[in-house]
Amino acid sequence: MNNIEQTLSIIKPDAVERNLADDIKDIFKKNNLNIIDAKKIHITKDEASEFYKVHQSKPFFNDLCTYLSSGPIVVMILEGKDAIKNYRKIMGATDPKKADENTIRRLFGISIDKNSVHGSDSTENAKKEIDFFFKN
Ligand code: IDP
Ligand code: MG
Repeated sequence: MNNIEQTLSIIKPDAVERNLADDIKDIFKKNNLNIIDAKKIHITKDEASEFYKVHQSKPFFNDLCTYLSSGPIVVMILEGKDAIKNYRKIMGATDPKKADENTIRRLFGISIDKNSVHGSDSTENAKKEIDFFFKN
């Protein structure tokens, strides 16, 4: 079956700052993830806290929100067959040191917090996250 899905990608401040956005977009294209909308934005810490609210009880929550709002990010809607699972696979594990070879986080991530990219983890969260950034 042709399960065409949409998922949300964020290129995080560490990767935007190192000019990696084009390299990362090339990886999306090679893996049949079409970029159907994209924008470069700089969010506030309050917006980051809203976006990451599922993690509000975690010890790293405050640092995470400070970090995501520390510089420009590129947010994108990716579309393709099994896009949510496909993108999670090419993104790699949360900790770049544990990510498989040739995944985005293994190639570009600096540390577990500066891990270069975000990707939605489920159909429900993909919809919520796309709406968060792209619904007026
Ligand atoms: P994911 O991005 O692979 O889905 P999540 O568990 O949803 O990982 O965590 C969201 C983000 O929070 C991660 O991408 C990472 O930047 C940060 N994070 C997760 N675990 C830790 C940690 O143990 N220390 C510091 N930052 C973390
Ligand atoms: Mg997550």
